[in-house]
Amino acid sequence: MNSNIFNILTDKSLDNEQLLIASKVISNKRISEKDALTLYKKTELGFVSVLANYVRENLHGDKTFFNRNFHIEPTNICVYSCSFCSYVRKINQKGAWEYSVDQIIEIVEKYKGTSVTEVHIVGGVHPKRDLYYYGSIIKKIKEIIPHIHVKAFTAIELDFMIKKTKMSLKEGLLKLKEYGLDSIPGGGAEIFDEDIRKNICDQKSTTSMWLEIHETAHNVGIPSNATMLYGHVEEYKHRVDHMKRLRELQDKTSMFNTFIPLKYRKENNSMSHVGEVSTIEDLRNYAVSRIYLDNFPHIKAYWPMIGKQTAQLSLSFGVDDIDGTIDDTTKIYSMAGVEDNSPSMNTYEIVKLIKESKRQAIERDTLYNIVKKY
Ligand code: V47
Ligand code: SF4
Repeated sequence: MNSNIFNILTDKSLDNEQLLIASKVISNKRISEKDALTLYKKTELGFVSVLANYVRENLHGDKTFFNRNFHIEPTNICVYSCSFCSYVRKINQKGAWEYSVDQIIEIVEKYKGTSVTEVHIVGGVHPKRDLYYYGSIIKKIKEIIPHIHVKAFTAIELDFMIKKTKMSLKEGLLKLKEYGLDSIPGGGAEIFDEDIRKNICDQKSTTSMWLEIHETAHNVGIPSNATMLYGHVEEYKHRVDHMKRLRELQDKTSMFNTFIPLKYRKENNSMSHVGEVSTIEDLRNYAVSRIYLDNFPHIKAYWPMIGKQTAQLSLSFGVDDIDGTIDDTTKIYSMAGVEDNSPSMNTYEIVKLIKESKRQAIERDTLYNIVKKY
């Protein structure tokens, strides 16, 4: 497929600016923020697809990763009220839930003896729960399935639970590591631009706090992911600014595994009037992020969020990972209006989806060690 890229250099319809970007990508040079803006604003979808695919195949060939995981959303009770959030509730409000420790244990017990390699834990910021509470849950999970990788708590949840115990960030993260925390998911990043952030989630942890938590985690040996919530009131320049800040931090630590663009979904939240962007916009966004974030090893299309078909298409736009089998329900997206109300795919379905795109399906663990080739 990479032969296509050399045809680009002789394409007479491209202007100098686009040819310069193409030649940077071909010679593995970093593109600038201005280049990224051009890719968003001016270029055809086919052009970004070829460039992103070139980067993706240089890194991973046809390998397309997935993992076997399950999700636990401990609660939807949250001290914050982000405008885009469809599932948040206050204590005692209709629709609020909180699993007890026993209920969480019950969920985990179901996976004992199976081949899941990861548990993903993300939920609301419960006013009464602190680091010791969540730490002891991690410890119990590891007692039940000792080999499982615990990827848990967004920077927003961590900020709150660590402050509640009056520990420093470093102390709190080290304590959670001692309990068994293995890595941190990418949520809570939303959009780093301070004005947009104020507009859509003014109460939650600031951009600088999100970045500081991830940097501190990296410095104590906890890897993490990064997300970007796009397709709402932000402009392209805000997406580029977001990725710039991530690229800079990754230059310092090299401990981000994956970048996960999260498409804003509009149902049942107070930003619904904004609407949703098109599939073409999703594909372009994956491609630009693959090209711009040259120091991120992986770009993930989180299929429960964008749907199975767009996830499949995204494999030609720089994406090399489609997340997990997720055979438990995940409400944060089903409540925000994804087509499939109870998203789940078994291994057979995921492998079929990848193979239909003429890619090689690779089951990975959280840290991208190969578990099985299909
Ligand atoms: O930060 C909330 C997003 C995130 C909506 O690291 C919404 O592997 C779209 O952390 N439309 C949390 N998005 C999810 C998260 C995550 C997800 C997948 C993979 C990983 C990983 C981490 O969910 C929040 C927010 O950006 N979100 N509401 C909505 N209406
Ligand atoms: Fe709370 Fe997270 Fe929803 Fe914001 S997105 S209201 S922090 S659960």
